[in-house]
Amino acid sequence: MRKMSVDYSLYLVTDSAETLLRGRDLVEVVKAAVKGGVTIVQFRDKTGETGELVRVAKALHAVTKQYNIPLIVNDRIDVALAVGAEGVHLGQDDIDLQIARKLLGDNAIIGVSVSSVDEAVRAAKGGANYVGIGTLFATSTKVDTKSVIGTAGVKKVLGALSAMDEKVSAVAIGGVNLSNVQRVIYQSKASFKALDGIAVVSAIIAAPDPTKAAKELKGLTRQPPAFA
Ligand code: TZP
Ligand code: MG
Repeated sequence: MRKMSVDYSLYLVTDSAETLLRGRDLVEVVKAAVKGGVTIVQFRDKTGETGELVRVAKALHAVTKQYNIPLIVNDRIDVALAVGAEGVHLGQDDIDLQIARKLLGDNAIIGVSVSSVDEAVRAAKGGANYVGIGTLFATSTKVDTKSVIGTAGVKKVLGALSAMDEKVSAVAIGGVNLSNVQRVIYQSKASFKALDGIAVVSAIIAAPDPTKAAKELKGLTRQPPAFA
């Protein structure tokens, strides 16, 4: 895997559900989103057959490479390796971080889902490149989330990470959309560490115009909140 500097500011996580895609092709939706300014893409598909996952991942990678942004594969190290993706995203019950690092190498971007200070500290100490903090707000995109932690929970995690020597980036996920993104960034901010980005599924994947949605979300992440 080649080393890549990473901009986490607008992190798109995909979902292959027809209802979110509105009958559209995932690769086309991602292409549109990337055009609108998504800075990193995670291919997340919990149900597809391996051959199909590799096929889609390869198509997505062709898109992300064109824009020089990283493709991260959720759960599946084999799929990431098969297409030469830039990294993987691991949940708390997935393969051990050290094993993943050994398999993927030092240049790989490895992210870990965390919902508490303990999990975040462990991920940082274990050499994760970034943590996905959540679930921020309850969301119908992922109903099996074990904990909804709100901006107060995200802030706690950021505070703990800021006190560590390990450099780890952080994004928040769960229910982020155009109407709350500025508030999320503002309210999550700990004294010495702010979020490096926000991760969204439906706010872009289910948007009628994914390019426009990405453009607007990105604009809002870069401008001071109106209410501050
Ligand atoms: N992990 C925690 S919440 C979530 C994942 C993958 C889904 C977020 O979806 P949405 O549509 O951005 O709320
Ligand atoms: Mg997982």
